[in-house]
Amino acid sequence: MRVLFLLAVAAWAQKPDPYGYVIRVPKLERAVTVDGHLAEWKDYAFSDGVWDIARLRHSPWYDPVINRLTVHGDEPGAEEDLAARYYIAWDERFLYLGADVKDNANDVTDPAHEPKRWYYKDAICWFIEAPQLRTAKKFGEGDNAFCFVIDTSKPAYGAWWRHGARGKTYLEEPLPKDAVQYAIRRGARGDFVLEARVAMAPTLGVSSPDWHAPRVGDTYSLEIVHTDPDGGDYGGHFLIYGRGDDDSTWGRMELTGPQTPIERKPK
Ligand SMILES: [Ca+2]
Ligand SMILES: [Ca+2]
Ligand SMILES: [Ca+2]
Repeated sequence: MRVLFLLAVAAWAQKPDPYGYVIRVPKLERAVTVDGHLAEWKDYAFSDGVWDIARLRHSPWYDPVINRLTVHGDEPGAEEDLAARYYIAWDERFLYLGADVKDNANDVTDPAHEPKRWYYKDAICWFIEAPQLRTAKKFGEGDNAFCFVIDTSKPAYGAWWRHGARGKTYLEEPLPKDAVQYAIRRGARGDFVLEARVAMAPTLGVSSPDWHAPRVGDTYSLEIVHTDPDGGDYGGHFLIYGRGDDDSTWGRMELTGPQTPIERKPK
């Protein structure tokens, strides 16, 4: 009985990886220029390839109610609606976030606009719990969302920070100006590249007193939320590595040492 109890405590003591899909995020040892071009660092960052609705349908966290795309008229197939590669890396001070996106329409007009309503606009949001805590929470202590609205005019709400803190949930505010740098480079139709750098101490460090400067082996939790209204109301919505605001559904993210790029063999 006592052994069973101890086993139960051990299982509780570490929030399990909900999908057995560990995201190993490499440390970057290269200088990044935040200019909307990812070439200098993307091969040294975590990326697991292209995400579209067909791939999402076969992921363990897929739920058709929350992972969906919408049609607003004469539109091409679902694979043209939204597809993206996401990149993430870290160093002593910063998280580096990138996305290379194919989207059929850019839409950042929200008839009921509020600064915190990034999710009614084209936006990409990295949900990060740091450090990974034992208990399930919805934007409580240690939970952060770094959200970027794909609006090249870069309004005050364009880089948003939803987060928790000790005893507080769902704090909503712009990312502090000196904590973030980001660039959006628009392509044809709604295509774009997003490149961002977020300082960890003034964000993750504010959200959790247990956060410390990052080290290889630290464990965080991660979900990517990519919203795509394309002229509709709430519209399309990709959730990657998670199932919503409950951080016990977010994937396990480990900080690792540097990664070497994939080498192609000479012919
Ligand atoms: Ca760059
Ligand atoms: Ca779209
Ligand atoms: Ca869009």
